Amino acid sequence: MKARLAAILFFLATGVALHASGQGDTLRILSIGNSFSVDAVEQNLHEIAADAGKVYIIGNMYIGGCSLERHYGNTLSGAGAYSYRKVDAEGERSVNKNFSIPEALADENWDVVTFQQSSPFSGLPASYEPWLGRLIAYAKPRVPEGVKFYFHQTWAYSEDSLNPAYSNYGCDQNLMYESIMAASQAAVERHGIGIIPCGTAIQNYRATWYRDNVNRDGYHLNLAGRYIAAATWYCTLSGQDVRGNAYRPEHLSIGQVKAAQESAWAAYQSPFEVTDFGMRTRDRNVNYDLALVPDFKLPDALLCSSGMKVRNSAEWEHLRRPELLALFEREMFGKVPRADIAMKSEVLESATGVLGGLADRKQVKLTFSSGRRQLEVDLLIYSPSGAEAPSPAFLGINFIGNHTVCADPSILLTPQENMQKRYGSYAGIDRNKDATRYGRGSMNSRWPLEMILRSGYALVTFYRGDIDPDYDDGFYNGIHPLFYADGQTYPERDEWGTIAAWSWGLSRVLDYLETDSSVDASKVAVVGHSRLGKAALWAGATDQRFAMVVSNGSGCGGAALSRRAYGETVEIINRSFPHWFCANFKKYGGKENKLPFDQHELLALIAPRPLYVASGSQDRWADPEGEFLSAKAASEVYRLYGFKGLSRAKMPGAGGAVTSDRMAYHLHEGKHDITPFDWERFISFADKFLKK
Ligand code: GTR
Repeated sequence: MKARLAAILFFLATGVALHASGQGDTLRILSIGNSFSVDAVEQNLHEIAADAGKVYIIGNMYIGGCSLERHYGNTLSGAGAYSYRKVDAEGERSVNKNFSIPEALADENWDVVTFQQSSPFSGLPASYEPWLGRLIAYAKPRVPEGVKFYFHQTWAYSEDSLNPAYSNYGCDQNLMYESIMAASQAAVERHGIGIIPCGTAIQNYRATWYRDNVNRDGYHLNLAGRYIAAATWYCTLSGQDVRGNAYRPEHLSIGQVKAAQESAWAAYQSPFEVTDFGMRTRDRNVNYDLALVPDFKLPDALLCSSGMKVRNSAEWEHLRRPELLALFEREMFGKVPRADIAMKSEVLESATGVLGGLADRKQVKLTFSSGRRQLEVDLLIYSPSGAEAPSPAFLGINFIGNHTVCADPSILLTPQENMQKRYGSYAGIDRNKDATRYGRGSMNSRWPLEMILRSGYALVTFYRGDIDPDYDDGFYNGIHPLFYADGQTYPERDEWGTIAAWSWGLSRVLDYLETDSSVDASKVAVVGHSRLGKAALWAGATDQRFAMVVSNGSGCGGAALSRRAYGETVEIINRSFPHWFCANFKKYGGKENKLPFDQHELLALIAPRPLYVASGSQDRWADPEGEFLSAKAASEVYRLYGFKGLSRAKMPGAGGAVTSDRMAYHLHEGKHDITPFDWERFISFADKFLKK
């Protein structure tokens, strides 16, 4: 409230009206900007205004990365250096190349003219002047009297942005945000102009349960980010509350739009500070009380949609299994679209007798190409040195890069120029390649290589971001664009999210392994921890060539039953990771009972192949008991094949395990992690099947 009052007083003191008044219901807006104004004004703004009965005519003068200084230089020279991009009264878009600032100022009877600093300098006040002052002074006599000038406050980069300019702010999002606030507030006070507080709106949204999911490449905005920015422009220019505006861009959920509108409106009230409007991450309702687990009935894995009950493995395979698989595809993980994708492999490096003579190493680049685009994935393979026959293998995706799996200095690093595309904000980036936190071998406790190799297994791994970066980039950087049909820019509601993309990658690696003599591709166990455990399960379900499947701490969307709604829920996971599942899955948030399946049926799709589900005793977020009960319920399908599975097992205590013919479960003592304790058990279970 105090901040709001301060904002109002500020506007009164500087004589700036709280909003721009246009001509009737039409407002003519000229932005002199760069790619950040492309993000803010070219989509959504016209449509938001239209929903409120207003007509916004928008001109955007664009030069990539253009600074205030350069804009001013262009006013003087009159250089036709801009791409002038216009949204007309009907919402039609056009682009005019080689446009100059004098031409743009004269193009319409503008009501509003905006300026902005290029993002690297946006928090460096000394870079603003004298240019901003000179730009305003230049424009004033060339536009109708009464034009409102605004400064478009841009946003801080994503937490782990790899934009080199991020180092101007110590690679610290908060510092960048605070710097932009100080610089933009001083600028608008100096000139008595208005502020369009997109930087604050974006930061408000980042503080909700949608978190840092607003960028597509670490600095430009993704679909959600663009909508937030446009909503902020709308609030500022109209002075109207955007909350409840009915225009919803394609691919954004109702929840995202609501949080975006709240973020924009709060920023309009308090342009220079983050507001808590009650959608904080910590507000989410997480149940850890067994007594509050809702009553539910699990769907019957054996009951076909026709009402027929499956009686044997043949009926399961021909009737029920395909139907279930299609349901999981359509409603949860998303289908992989049909497309002509070629895969090429190239051995980049190989050596024998490495790791003290224990292993042979091979690093292989897989290149996927469609007509238009290419994507590269770097595989790291260690196989037992001197093995007489191709080795059975564990195949798993790694979180942070191949170089983190083992301290072996010969592991190739992800090429620097691809890093931004490949790393998600969760990853924490290894900016200096060998930096300590995510440096070489930093994840070796998760990959006990020596144990794996000495037990006679190869380890095959690749980095998750090589297939698809783990953040909501609008499916812009990873494998998805290779599959787009002509004109498509986003997966359909039933098309794959990131987890299905990772699983697809696991299958392609298996294709490659079929051609590699160091590994026996018919004896590959696919393994994964946490989100990558979800991917391992889906890979095991969709690709029956995987001889064994291991999920560790896969939790919600993995092995854990959704209907228990214990720990992470469908609603929470879809908010925090909007890119993981297909759009159809979003409708089940808080409505688990409406799901046409539950996760025990995902596990059942792996039958009769050996399946290992593991949890951590302190990992309540992943609901260990829900994982166990799910495995137990899946046993019904194993029984069709004559295996008892875990049908009679009891949930073990911390440190305990239950193993039967084709299924195993254990509960390691401790937190959400994959440890040598887990691997020891996976290996001894695998020995029964993959060593024959
Ligand atoms: C958590 C997420 C979980 C789990 C985990 C991980 O933040 O809520 O579903 O997958 O990340 O992958 O470590």
